[in-house]
Amino acid sequence: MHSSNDQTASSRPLANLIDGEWVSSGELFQNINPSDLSDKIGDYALADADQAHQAIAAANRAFPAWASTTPQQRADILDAAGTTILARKEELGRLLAREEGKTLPEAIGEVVRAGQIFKFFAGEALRIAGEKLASVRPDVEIEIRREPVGVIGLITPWNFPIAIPAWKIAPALAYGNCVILKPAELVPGCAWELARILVDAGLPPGVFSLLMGHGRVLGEVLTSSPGVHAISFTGSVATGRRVAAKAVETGKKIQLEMGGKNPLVVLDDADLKIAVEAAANGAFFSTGQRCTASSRLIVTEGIHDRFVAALVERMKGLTVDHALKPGTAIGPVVSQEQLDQDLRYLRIGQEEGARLVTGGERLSRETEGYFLSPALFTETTASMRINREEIFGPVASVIRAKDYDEALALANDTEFGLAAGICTTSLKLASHFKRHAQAGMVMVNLPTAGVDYHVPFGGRKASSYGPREQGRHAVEFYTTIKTAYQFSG
Ligand code: TXE
Repeated sequence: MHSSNDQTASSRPLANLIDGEWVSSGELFQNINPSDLSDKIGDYALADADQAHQAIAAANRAFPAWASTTPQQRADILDAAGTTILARKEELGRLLAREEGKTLPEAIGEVVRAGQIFKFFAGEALRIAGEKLASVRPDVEIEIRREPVGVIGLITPWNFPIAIPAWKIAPALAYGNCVILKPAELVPGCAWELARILVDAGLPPGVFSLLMGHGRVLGEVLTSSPGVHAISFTGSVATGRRVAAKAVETGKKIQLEMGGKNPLVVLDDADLKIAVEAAANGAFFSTGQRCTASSRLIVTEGIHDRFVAALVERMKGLTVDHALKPGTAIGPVVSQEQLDQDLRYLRIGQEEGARLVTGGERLSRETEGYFLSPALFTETTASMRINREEIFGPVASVIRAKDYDEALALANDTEFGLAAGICTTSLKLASHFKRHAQAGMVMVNLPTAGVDYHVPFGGRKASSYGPREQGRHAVEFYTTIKTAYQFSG
C-alpha cells in the first residue's frame, strides 16, 4: 500500500482519499472513453473493504469537530469548491464527456450545475433555521433545532458523474455531516477531481473520503456498518431496494432515487414544434441515459401521425458521434453492458409487436465506440415490457390515446413516478395534469428531463424513497431534529 499527500492529476494511478491521505492499493481499474475505446483516461485504485472501514472510522473521529464548525467556516469551504468547479468547467466538462459519453456542451452544463449547487449550499449553511414555541406548561419554552446526522454514505450512479455527487455532498457538508463517497465504477474521474477540489478548499482530514471501486464490496460495507448513520443512493431499483433492506438493519436514515418510466403526453391542441422538441430532447439527449428521460410518448389521435412524422424527421437530423466532436447531438452509450441492455429491449419491443419506425442501429464511426442511433417505437401498448421497464438508452415508444382522460390514465399506469410532462395549449388541461399526474415532478410544454438545481428533486412510487434531494428541502434528510425543553420559572 502506498500513501502520499501530493497526489496530482498527472501522477498515476489515481488514489482513494481516506482520512486526508491519498491511498493506493494493489488493484487498479481502467477508465475507458465510450466514444473511443482506445482512449484510456486513467488507472484508478480500487478501494477494498478494509479501506472502507478505515474511512468510516476516520469520518467518525472527524465528526465532532466538523459538526461544531461555524456555518461561516462551512460556507467558505463550499463556496471555494464551487468557485473552482466553475473556473475549471471546460476542463472538467471534457473529462466528464470522455468518461461518460454525454456531449461536451451537456457535460459542461453538468459541471456548471455542480458548481452552482456548491454555491447554493454555501448559502444554505448560513440559513439553518429552527423554531421556538411556547410549551403547554407554564414557564417552559421549547426549541426545535436541526443537528447533523453524523457520517453519511453516498452511493452514486454513472449517468451524472459530477452533478449527483455534488447534490449529495454539498448539503451533507453544509449541515455539518461527514461524508464517504462511493462513485459508480464507470466514472471515477470526476469524483476524483471533486475530492481533490474539496481537499484544496480546506476540508479537514476525514470529513470527506473517496472510495472508488465495486458496489458489492464498498457499498455493502457502507450499508451494513453501524458507523454510517445515513445512506443516500441513486441508481437502479434492484440495487436501491437491496441497499435499503441492509441499511434498515442498522437503523440508518435512507434516501433512494431510482428509475423512471416517464410519460410525455402530447395532446391534439399542442404546439407541434414545442412537442417535438420536448420529446427529442427528453427522450434522446444524454443518450437517453437520464432517470427523467421521456421514454413513453403518449399521443392523442388527432396529432398522432403528424407528431410521429415530425419527430422521426427531427431524429434523423441528430448526429450520433464522439462526445467531444463539435456538432454531435448524441454521444455513445456508456458501456458494452448498457449497449447490450438497449439492444435486448429493441429486440423485445419488436417481438412484442411494436413497430420500430426509426433507429436502433449500431453505428460505426471514426473511433470505435458504443454508438447507437436513437430509436422510436410506435403502435405500442401500456402492457409491453418496453413501456414498463426502464431501458435507460436512446429508445422511446409512442402510445396512442383517444383523449386527454385516457392519456392521463396511461401516464399514471406505471410502477414509477419520477417525472411526467404534458404538451398542450389548454390552461385547463395543463392545470388538471399538474394536479393529477402521479409523479414527483411535472412539466408543462417542457421535456421531462432538465431540472433546476435550487428546488426539490425526486419522485413517488418505485422511483424514490425518503425525503427529497436538492434545494431547501435537502435539509430534511441531512439533519436530524432535536426538541429541547427549558424551565425558567
Ligand atoms: O446501477 P446500480 P448500474 C439503471 C439503468 C442501468 C442499470 C444498471 O437501467 O442500466 O441501472 O446500472 C452501487 N450495495 N440505472 O449497474 O447497480 C454501484 O457501484 C451498495 C438507472 O450502474 O444501481 C453504483 O455506485 N451499492 C439510474 C451504484 O450502486 C451498490 C442510474 C448504482 O449502481 C451495490 C443508474 C450494493 N450491493 C442506473 N451494488 C437512474 N434511473 O438514474 C452496486 N452498487
